[in-house]
Amino acid sequence: MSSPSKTPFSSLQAELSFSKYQGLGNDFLMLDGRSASDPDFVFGLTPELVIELCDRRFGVGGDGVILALPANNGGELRMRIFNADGTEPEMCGNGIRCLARFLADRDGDGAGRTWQIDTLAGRIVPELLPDGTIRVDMGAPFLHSDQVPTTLPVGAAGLPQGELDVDGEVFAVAAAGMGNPHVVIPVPLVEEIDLERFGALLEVHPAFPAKTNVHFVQVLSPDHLVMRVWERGAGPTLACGTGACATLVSCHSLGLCDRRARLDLPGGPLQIHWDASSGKVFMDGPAEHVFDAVIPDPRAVAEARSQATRQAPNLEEAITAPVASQPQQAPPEIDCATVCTNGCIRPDNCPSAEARARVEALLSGRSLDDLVTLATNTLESRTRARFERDSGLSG
Ligand code: ZDP
Repeated sequence: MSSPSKTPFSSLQAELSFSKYQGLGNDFLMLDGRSASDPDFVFGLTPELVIELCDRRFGVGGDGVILALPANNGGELRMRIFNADGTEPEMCGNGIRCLARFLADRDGDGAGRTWQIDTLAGRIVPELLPDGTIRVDMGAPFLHSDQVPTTLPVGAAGLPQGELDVDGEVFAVAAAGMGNPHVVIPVPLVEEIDLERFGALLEVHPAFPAKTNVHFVQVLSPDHLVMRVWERGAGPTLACGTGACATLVSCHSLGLCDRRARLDLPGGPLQIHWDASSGKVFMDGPAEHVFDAVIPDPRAVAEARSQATRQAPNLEEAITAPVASQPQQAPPEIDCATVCTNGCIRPDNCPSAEARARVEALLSGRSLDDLVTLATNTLESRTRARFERDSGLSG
């Protein structure tokens, strides 16, 4: 966690413009680097900087940072995503819906627009629907153990399956890949699961050498499931698009639901369809703009801060030295109330000299009793004036 006293995002190399988007409460900082000449341009982001940006108290706050970049594999553009912990996953379902909305908002695209997007999980194709939501062709799921990757063997349901011992508790699980790894655990009541405990333990279970996203799911009916999500590298989130796809694929393979179902996540519902003829998974859901922002170059902020510090109390030399060596220049503005608490630092050229002379004349010409009476009368007359004004207003 970053310290509140240092310049925020101090490792940033330049001003950073971003937009915040969210899909079902899964939220991201979106950066547009499509015009970069270097396809590996990352805006100077480092894992540490991503962690700082995603910090909800000391930073902006987000489940991840998403970059739109020049295509690197024959697509129209490339997406990179970084989790809140600074790691880079292959794909992000909610994130790519947010990316589509972001691109449409920036470029003024309308319904029917599709984008061919290169990701570490291959080509993903979102489409803007007439109602403003986004349908994403997520490609076919990975159902072989080494593709997920997991050490669990493929079982009777045609995908990796098995029992995992977690802290003495045994869970019957299935696993599927959507480019990124997912473990899916059907349970009678999702609400009763200690997600903080089992999510954290399953994320790093040795059966998943690249770690895993964790989903507990309850089947309400063959076309309606409810799930809770523990995201690899982000912890409990309100939604997970790739996770909803992996959950539908797993539950359908296990005979628990249809090929098309509504999946309720804490942040809202997604419609998932595992198309029988193409083998691809389609995800429909919302993505919304939250705000645009600019983080100024921290070096400029630090410079401005140090200039302000040069005018702080007791730094007399910083103020008087340039005045002495360059007498032709106007002396820098100073705030006597803060700078001169230990006495006037520029008695020969004090900007408040006139005001101080008037106060001194007032003080020397009156007794203490006089002054107390003067202050009391002033207070009384102001109170009376306020009273008259307020009663005038209400009357
Ligand atoms: O695989 C991972 O490490 C995930 N944390 C990436 C993000 C997945 C996400 N929740 C999604 O919607 O697919 C954003």
